Amino acid sequence: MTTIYALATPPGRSALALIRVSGPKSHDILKTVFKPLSGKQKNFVVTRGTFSGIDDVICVKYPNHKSFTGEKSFEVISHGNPVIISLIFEKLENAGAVFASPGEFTKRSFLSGKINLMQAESICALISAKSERLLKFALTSLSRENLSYLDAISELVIKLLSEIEVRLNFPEELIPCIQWGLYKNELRCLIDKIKTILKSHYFQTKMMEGFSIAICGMPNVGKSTLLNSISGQDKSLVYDLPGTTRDIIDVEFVTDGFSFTFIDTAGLHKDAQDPVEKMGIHKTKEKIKTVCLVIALVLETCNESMYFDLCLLENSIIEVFNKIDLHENCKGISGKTHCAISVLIKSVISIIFFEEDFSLEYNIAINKRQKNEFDKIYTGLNNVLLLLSENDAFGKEEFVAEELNYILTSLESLYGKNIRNGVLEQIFSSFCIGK
Ligand SMILES: Nc1nc2c(ncn2[C@@H]2O[C@H](COP(=O)(O)OP(=O)(O)O)[C@@H](O)[C@H]2O)c(=O)[nH]1
Ligand SMILES: [Mg+2]
Repeated sequence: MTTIYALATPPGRSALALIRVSGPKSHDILKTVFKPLSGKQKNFVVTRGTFSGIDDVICVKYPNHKSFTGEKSFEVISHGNPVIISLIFEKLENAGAVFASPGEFTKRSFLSGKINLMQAESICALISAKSERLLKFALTSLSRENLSYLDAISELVIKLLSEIEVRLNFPEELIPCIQWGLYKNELRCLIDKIKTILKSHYFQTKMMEGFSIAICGMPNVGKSTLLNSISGQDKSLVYDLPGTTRDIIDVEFVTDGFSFTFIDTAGLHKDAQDPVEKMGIHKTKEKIKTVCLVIALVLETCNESMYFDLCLLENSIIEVFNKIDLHENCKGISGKTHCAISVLIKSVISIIFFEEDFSLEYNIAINKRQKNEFDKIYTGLNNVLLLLSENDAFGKEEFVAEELNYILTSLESLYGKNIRNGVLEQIFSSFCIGK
């Protein structure tokens, strides 16, 4: 195994820089490249040292059982001058270390068993998290305790599978029938847990992608003015002439770690003649299909007939009266005078959250790959429950075993390691085969 090094902080000039070194030679390299300022080199953990008389540095030494990678390693905190850093790199190379490839420290941590594959992937999520909430998600999935439900599923699957395998492979042992009923409650709890995790993925995706809200209505009702009022910019063209907005224009609105995209659309009406306007209307209808919510902007004075098409859609729609500045005692908003715009935004957010049924219990970050595996585990566990619930589970062992094997494959993909050996161990520990 090579000894690797890399800069852990961003390159360039900064107050401080952190260099990580990991591998079997790292503690020897530490001794030869950095001299402790206090004189005699001790088996130190943290010490001030000097680097070839060029810089004062702090070195943190980790024994293998305490380090992130599970190998002997150390970190050097130097001043963040690229010249100093390249001189340190040169010395490290001369002492036998090689530049790490991307993700190699995390890979070594995984290979040494310090973290499982899900935790390794969470590190990426942690680094790329764009909001505090996403950061919390990633941190939760980094902790091994929070992933204990995976161990619970594995234990149950291995236990069930070994119970079945032993009966199928050693019929002469005359082992009593499996007590299927004992497993049902546990199965149900685990299925609920996976359901929560899958929902958490949906929640997490929504946090990353944001929620889109289309502002729709007949021409001239004030859609573009409303968008400008929400964004606080003159982004969309406002004009008295119907058919002014033809392209879809959007603005992002971020609050409480969530991103909402408000979309201005072309005015909907049936008698559009102009081919470009017709294209704008077509684009609007296509866009509406993809949004979470439609704000149907209407005027009190008009007999609106735009629900014609909108009502056929499955999206949530809220009707909002605009231009209330022109009327007295009228409930609604005014894009022009900015009246009740914040109230509108608050109700839009609460409608979306209410409909999405988000709650803080959904807080584990999983990526697309992991989601696919959780989908398979969810289906597999449900199939097993269904088979066990049938009045006569006798003779179903082979089907149950097949489902359990599928689940095991997905679990292995999540852990990034083989756990099938556990089945054999269970068989030999629970039963007196071969005596
Ligand atoms: N009085 C009043 N006029 C408005 C309001 N919102 C928009 N307008 C006017 O209505 C006309 C059409 O506005 P626009 O935003 O282009 O409508 P759109 O076709 O639905 O996008 C413009 O003259 C706006 O100044 C409002 O809240 N009050
Ligand atoms: Mg417009």
